[in-house]
Amino acid sequence: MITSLKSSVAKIGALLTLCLLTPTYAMAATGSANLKADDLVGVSFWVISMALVAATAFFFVETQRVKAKWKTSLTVSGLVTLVAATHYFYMRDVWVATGDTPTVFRYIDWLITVPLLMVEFYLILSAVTKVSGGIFWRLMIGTLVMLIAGYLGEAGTVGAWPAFIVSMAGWFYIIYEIYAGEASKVSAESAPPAVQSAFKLMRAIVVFGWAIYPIGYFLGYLTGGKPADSAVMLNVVYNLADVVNKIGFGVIIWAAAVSESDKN
Ligand SMILES: *C/C=C(C)/C=C/C=C(C)/C=C/C1=C(C)CCCC1(C)C
Repeated sequence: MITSLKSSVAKIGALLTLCLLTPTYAMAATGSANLKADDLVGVSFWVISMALVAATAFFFVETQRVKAKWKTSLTVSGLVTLVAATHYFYMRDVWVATGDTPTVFRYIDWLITVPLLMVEFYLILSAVTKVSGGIFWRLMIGTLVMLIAGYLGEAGTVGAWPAFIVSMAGWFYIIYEIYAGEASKVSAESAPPAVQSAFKLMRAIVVFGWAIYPIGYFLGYLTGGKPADSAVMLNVVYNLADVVNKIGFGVIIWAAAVSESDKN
């Protein structure tokens, strides 16, 4: 009874999400009537918007399949893709209408979604053991330094190189925490195998998947290429990175949650 009630609630939630997204999508679509087939960047914005919408519905519905302590992690994965999908509609419009890089939308999106992704490390560990708030705060500080410096560099407020270096330092601080800091110790010492392997995959994404962004920044701002070519490179690279780091990251958590919930 309770379970079927819960599953109806989840389905209604997923439907509501789609209803909320649809008008945004329709508005974006009218603005994009002139999306050209040879506009690689515009098409990549479009395809990824749809993948993000689908992933959102999937993560929300799947919360019903896993044990209670995993539901928050899956919900957060769905929020990440929901927030990103909405930003992608707007980013695509900016790109199609002007050919400009939608830097402000991109960074508002990152400022919301990257902290949510960092919270996931904290959540999957606290689903299985006691964890200190310090882990959460250190990951947040690293994130803010990385993103604020990156934004100032892309907006041209400070030099592209100094901003790059400070932002890289923020990223390395995050990597330190999850490979050698308290978070990594808690995972190695107290987490069951499925959670440990999810933790390891997630931190590998933070190194390899996230490395795509500084590469995009480098190609976009630091090679001295023609502005139009650099803008294409920058946006295609950032868009591909988001597929790995938002949808892929969520799928890893989903797999750990399902395997932990199905056993016993
Ligand atoms: C969903 C969005 C995600 C996971 C975005 C992550 C963004 C980064 C890891 C950005 C990193 C950057 C550097 C490490 C240096 C150059 C500037 C940035 C902001 C592109």
